[in-house]
Amino acid sequence: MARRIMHIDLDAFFVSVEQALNPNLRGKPVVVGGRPDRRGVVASASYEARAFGLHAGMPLTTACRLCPQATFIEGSFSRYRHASQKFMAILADFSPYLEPVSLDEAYLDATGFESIHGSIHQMAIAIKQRIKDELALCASIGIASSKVVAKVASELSKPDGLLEVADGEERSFLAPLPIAKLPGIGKKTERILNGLGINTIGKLSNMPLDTLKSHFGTSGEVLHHYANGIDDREIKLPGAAKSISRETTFGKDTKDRSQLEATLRYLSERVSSELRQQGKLSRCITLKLRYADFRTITRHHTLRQGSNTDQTIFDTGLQLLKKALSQEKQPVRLIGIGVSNLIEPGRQLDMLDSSAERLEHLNKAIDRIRKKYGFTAIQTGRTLLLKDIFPQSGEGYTLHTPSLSR
Ligand code: DCP
Ligand code: CA
Repeated sequence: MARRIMHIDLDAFFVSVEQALNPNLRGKPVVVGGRPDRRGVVASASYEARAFGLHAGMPLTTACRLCPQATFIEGSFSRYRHASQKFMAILADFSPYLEPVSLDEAYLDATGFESIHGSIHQMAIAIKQRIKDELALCASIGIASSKVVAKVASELSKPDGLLEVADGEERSFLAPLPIAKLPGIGKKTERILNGLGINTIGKLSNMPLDTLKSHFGTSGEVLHHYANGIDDREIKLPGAAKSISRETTFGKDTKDRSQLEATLRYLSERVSSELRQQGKLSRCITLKLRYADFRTITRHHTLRQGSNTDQTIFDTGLQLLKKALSQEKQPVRLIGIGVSNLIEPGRQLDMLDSSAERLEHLNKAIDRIRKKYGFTAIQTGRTLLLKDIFPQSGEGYTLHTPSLSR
């Protein structure tokens, strides 16, 4: 199943906050940035002012010449910060997978949320409505399978817009747009590409990768992917900058369930052991799979209570794996498991639950023995299978420890 990423961006943010506080300014050309007789530039222009050609970055003197009837406001950053906090709090009510990008802009992973709202489209309508009701602001929302396409969609839908790009339609959606609409293409890149006769994203997507790389180095590869609607960047959770993950690439792509499960068990044990060493509990478990065709998916599950046991992390990962495998028939190239949303144990552990207590003791004992005799001194039933698959521990696959691949 493709991801459903939302990009939410408030329209004419600074100006709209002023208009929300002072209804006399609504529906009129308004500029935030300072007095027109002073040096300085437009920070934000209302859409009514944009009709006169005003835009962010324009010198205030020019803005005043083009639209003398506009109301010019100095602005107050504390008002915008306050509005921003309320905006993010509304979004956080809809999904914990929220990445604020700037004061008025955020990505939200809505994958799987259709069951709650009827559809992701309905969810976006509900978000827009709450922002309107509670903040008197307009948000534009783009929905797509990746961050880059969602961002282009929200931008294109402005103002007060909502645009969903169906899975599979990414390339045809982007193709007719001018290259400047693609995130990552600044003035300089645009000039170079125009010089090469490339003016639409469609043309850019058809450019040979080597040509792009020769002009832009490694950024050429990113441009190539973005132009083709490919972007597997994850939502970065700010509170969960600390995460632990382990992943492994198979020597040969596999569909073998026992191999996948045994590897997952091994990786889960490494992750939970690390978690216990750090004295933390995790509330979010993430499974990562890369298929033979390099498509990469991640699936999360949020636990009601934090945990650091092998069993919980593996069981959660296994549920996610079973679901993912039932939806996708491709062989798997890489599997990974990660934990995030790390918390201090505090009163979290339900010590009255004797089975939880027993598991905790068992895990601590395992850690002590492993510390003394090495990690492979104790292997649980499932990881033993790995011995048959990889005769010598570590052989035939690579282990590395990135933070949850974001
Ligand atoms: N901003 C700024 N200086 C800039 C760009 C932006 O101070 N060079 C501030 C003012 C904007 C806010 O950040 O209101 C958000 O920036 P956006 O680029 O999202 O612009 P707007 O929200 O004003 O307009 P849009 O409706 O196009 O999103
Ligand atoms: Ca904005």
